[in-house]
Amino acid sequence: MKKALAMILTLTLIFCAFAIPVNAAEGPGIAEPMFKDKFDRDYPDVAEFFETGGSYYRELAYHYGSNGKPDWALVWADSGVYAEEYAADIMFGRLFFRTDQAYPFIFTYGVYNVAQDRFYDLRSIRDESLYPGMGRMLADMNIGHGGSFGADLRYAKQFLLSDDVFRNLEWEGEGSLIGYDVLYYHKTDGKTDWALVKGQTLMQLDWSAYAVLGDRVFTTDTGDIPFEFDYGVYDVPESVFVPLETAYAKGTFAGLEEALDELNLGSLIGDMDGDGRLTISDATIMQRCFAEFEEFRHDDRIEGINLLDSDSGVRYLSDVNRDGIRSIRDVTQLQRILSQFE
Ligand SMILES: [Ca+2]
Ligand SMILES: [Ca+2]
Repeated sequence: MKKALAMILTLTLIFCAFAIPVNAAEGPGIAEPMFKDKFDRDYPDVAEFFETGGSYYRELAYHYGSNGKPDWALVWADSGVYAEEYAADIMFGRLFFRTDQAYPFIFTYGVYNVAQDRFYDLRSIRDESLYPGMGRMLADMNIGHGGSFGADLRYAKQFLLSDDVFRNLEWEGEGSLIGYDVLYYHKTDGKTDWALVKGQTLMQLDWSAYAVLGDRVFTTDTGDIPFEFDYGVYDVPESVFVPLETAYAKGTFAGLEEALDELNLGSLIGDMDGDGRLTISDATIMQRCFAEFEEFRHDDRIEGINLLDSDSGVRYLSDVNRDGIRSIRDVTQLQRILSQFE
């Protein structure tokens, strides 16, 4: 359903793109693509995916140089290849883009640079000085979103972090960033002093690790760069990114644990049904598991290297009393915790 909606949205945007006049008064019309052959050579598998003749490539607008010929073109392509594991956001000027497409352009839109005879995805052409007028063109064509975010997002997002910060993250990560989200802003005296971010690259390490942060367990089996658990904290006064587990261990980011709870990141110890809260339902499930009427959730046993020494005894999500084993005592401890809530 999500993909279908995304497709409808994309088609709507494309329709809008055609409906709105753009700076293409001279030269071939947008119905006659100039660079499609080059595109097919560069991305032959996109054509194969749509071998039934579906529309997968459009040249939306041309930018003309002083010689009257196009020096670059804004293009759109849909490969049908989606990345299930991430949705990425960027700001281009004041425009916001969100996508789960993976190929050939992460944000569906790309640019063909005539002089270089090369396609770039929109994310990699963020320097508008190279493509003067690009921001205006996108805005005129109603591509992207003018800074208002969908009401379906659980957490309001703001892009207080500048593009420079974004680039820093990319460099520090030593890999091309495929996803970037600001999940949470923490304010002190009305000013943002840190932000919780999610950043993922294609660079991965082959390992399994976990960390217990307060009442929550974070696990990974990829060791994503730049952040082992995908999450990091941006320290505003220091202008640095800190991996989440390091930020937690430092203990200097006030409200971090509360933010993790609010966002329900990682897995809450004792939360057998995974709803992010401890309730009587969790105690019931745990009892049924010990009575062998039910099996513990597949990730109950925590695998991998402990990245922090904190609570190193915890090896099960069901280990509520944190003695390193799972037993009926954990049910008792959970019931004790629940009785405190009442
Ligand atoms: Ca629960
Ligand atoms: Ca236990």
